[in-house]
Amino acid sequence: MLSALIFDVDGTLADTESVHLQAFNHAFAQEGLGWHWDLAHYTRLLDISGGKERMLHHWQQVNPGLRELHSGAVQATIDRLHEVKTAFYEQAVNDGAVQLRPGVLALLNEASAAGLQLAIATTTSPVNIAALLRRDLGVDWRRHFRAVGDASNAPLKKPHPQVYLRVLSDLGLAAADCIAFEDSANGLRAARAAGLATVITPNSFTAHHDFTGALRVVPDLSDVSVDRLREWHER
Ligand code: XBP
Ligand code: MG
Repeated sequence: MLSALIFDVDGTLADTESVHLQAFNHAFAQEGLGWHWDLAHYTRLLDISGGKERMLHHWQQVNPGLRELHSGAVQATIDRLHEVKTAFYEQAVNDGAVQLRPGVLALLNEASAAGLQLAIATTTSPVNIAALLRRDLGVDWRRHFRAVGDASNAPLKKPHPQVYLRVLSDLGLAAADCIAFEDSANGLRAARAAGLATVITPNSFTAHHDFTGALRVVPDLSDVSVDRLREWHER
């Protein structure tokens, strides 16, 4: 029986990646690195989940011969860049740069009222989740979610299923009793590898992805009610 809904964050709860992109470019400029990611390059880089992993991948691309790629100096630079980036992103979200996607808040409220558990499974940083959700759910946003898996407690990033397996364990539920919500091929692969039926809501960064294996692909969650989810889930 459907007991819980598990939501990805970036691209699913909200269309955040254009603000993440601004934040990365701000960090590169502030640190004096001659890097600048344009939309097309960032869309490709999104195949790498996790901001730190994405920057390290880019570094490898632009400096193939860089031997000390996993040295302390490189990791320290990546960590510093990510701190600057996350601070910029958090401020932008606090300033209202991002809104929840259509239908998200209504479904969260309807699911809670129907007694379903809610959870989050994301590769982004905890700071980013709080900044996004406290705007629409208040400072006590966390009480609406039975479990939150993120970069701090599930370091292996999607398409690895670690974050979904952790959330299922924290919920104490079987994958068969839950539905996941994702926006990307990596996210779909992670959720499916954890045995989860997955509803996809693509966005401009992921519309070209292969969503084979999804329970449904819908433009957004506007017309997705708890009853409709139950119907899809039972079939
Ligand atoms: C999307 C990601 C994240 C964000 C950037 O996460 O892969 O890396 O792009 O955020 P989701 P960080 O699983 O929610 O789609 O810089 O904090 O990683
Ligand atoms: Mg996503």
